[in-house]
Amino acid sequence: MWQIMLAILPEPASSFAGEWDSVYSIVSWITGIAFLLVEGALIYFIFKYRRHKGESDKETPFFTHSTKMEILWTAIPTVIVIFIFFIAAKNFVTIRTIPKDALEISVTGQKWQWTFVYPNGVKKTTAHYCEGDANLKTLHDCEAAGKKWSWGDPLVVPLNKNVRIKLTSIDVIHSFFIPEFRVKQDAVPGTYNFLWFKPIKTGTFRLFCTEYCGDLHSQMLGVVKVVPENEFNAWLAKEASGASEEGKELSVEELVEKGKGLVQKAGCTACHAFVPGKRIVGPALAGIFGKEVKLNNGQKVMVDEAYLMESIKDPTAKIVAGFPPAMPPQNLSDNEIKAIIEYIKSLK
Ligand code: HEC
Ligand SMILES: [Cu+2]
Repeated sequence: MWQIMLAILPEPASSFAGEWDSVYSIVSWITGIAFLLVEGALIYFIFKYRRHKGESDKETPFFTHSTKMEILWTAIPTVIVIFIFFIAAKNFVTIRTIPKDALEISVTGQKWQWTFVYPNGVKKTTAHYCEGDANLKTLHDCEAAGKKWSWGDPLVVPLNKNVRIKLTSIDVIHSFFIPEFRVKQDAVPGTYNFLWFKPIKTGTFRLFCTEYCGDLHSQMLGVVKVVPENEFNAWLAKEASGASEEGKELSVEELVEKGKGLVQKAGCTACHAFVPGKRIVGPALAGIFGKEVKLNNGQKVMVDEAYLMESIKDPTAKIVAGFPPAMPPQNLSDNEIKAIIEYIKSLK
């Protein structure tokens, strides 16, 4: 019966989720009962002491002090609050004590995606784009056009294993939230925060950013995928062998293809059009290669590989005239930037 209070919560899917839910449930019942008592007494007294028909005004009796009452209404809430403190503190200690054997995954937030790096270097990122048509900016438009919307790579974690998340951000404050695991923590630029969990159910869950971080905050979502441990290890090993392919020489066509996928996945298309002349937040990136671009300090520079590399790695180094310095730092490897540069070069 006391479970009624839990009906609005998503299914508990981490080892400590159930304990948190009991605290939540107990506190809800205590406050619920107190609410009924106080409001019940209020309504009862309104009727009991109302002015009856035909009665004339009566002066309200004057009360000052009742030691008995004061002791009661101080002692009872104090005991209740101390009780709540202990049950909550017990869980707080659990959630703040990261097990030593935990698998560490580095998570970086940035406008508007999450990057996950596993201990063996495998790197995955969330995204939000319409596969096959960068012009369709919302899930709704994309699905209406019969295309598939992508949330990028899931955060894959092993079942029944302790996972430690090392959290930071490269631009503004984001917040890492997986409701089913009952974990939430800010990702703050310039420092690291930690959280841990042990998934107890396989399946897919939602990862949210819960700190308003700009325009596309609502799309800063990801998928958390819990798989059995052997499946996880096999996946990680397979991805690691794929990751070493990262370094292998790609042909120009392959690089262009990779760059084309990356500008969607990395979120560049939110601010840049890849057709000539179209301004979004930033300048169009098609047809700029080999031409001169005017900077806000009056200088002119030639758009070559070095300029593009610098513009992507260190966006505030040179600001294009007529544009705000609004480009966030990017979390991309040199190989990835090279692919994007080849793609930009290919756009005439
Ligand atoms: C939040 C919006 C935003 C995002 C996301 C963004 N940019 Fe930019 N970008 C800008 C703005 C604004 C400028 C112009 C000001 C400046 O030069 O920094 C710019 C400038 C540039 C330039 C120089 C353009 C020129 O005409 O000289 C390049 C190259 C570039 N961005 C590439 C990228 C790539 C690649 C990505 C994705 C990895 C990206 N940007 C993501 C806003 C953004
Ligand atoms: Cu965010």
